[in-house]
Amino acid sequence: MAADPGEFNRVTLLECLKQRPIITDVHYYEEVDSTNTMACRLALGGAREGEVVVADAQIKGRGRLNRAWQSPHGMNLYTSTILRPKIEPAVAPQMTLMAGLAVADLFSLFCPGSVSIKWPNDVLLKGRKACGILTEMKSAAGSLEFVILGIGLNINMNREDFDPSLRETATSLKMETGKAWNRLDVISKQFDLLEKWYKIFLKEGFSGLRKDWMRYADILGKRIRVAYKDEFQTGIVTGIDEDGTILMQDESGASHRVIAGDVHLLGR
Ligand code: BT5
Repeated sequence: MAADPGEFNRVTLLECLKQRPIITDVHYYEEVDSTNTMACRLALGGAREGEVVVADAQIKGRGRLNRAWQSPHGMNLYTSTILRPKIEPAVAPQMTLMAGLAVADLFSLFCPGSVSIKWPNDVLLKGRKACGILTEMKSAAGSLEFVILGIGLNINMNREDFDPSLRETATSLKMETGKAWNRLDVISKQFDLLEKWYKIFLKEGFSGLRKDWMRYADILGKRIRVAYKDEFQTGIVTGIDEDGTILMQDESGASHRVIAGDVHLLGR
């Protein structure tokens, strides 16, 4: 693959993404507040399943709980896909796990053996974060209207491009492989894999991906600490349920289901 030649625009993106059935239109911005925010606006205005927002930079890239996602110009991929699956709203968060598996497979094409998933929404290269996923949804009267699947991939960032506070925990494809990658090549493979796993998810739910997802998420039997807002829980992971929930046993032997939060590995 060639290094990123910088011809990243709507024309080149349409050219490389148009053959993918999952994509029905591409909205490209050189700079946007957040691709998720923009996709949400479009979806509220009636955008169809498969319309994708792609930006070269985000000024207010967002993580969960309104945390910031560092989104500089000219080096990464920031995409938000509008999806309108016929599923229950309660099932939509599992799409984060589906997207994580697609990204883990994507990164494995470049860095085989170095990829892991940190439940629920991080994909790591050699233990450092190179991807974050933000799934947002709108439902009304108990039915799901749309899901915005936001994916941030660090492709060609160098260590010094990261905010100093992230330099020990974040990485990029370039940092792990020693070379720059063409973002058009990466994004076309990203959507090949997203399409593959989305189709399986629609047919079988998370249980259809669980085995493959588990290959990347080495947390069974591990001691973890889960932080959710101001609450913490510690325990041993006893399983991942058919719906993607972490099953955990605390020191008193009580079982817990973890449906949201930040997970920190504490070792066995
Ligand atoms: C996430 O949140 O990891 C979800 C990030 C989703 C970003 C995509 S980009 C396209 C779409 N449009 C958006 O506005 N968002 C989505 P969370 O698990 O809360 O992690 C956020 C934390 O990751 C921050 O508090 C930092 O510690 C760290 N972080 C920020 N920017 C990073 C980067 N570029 N690479 C690695 N880590 C980063």
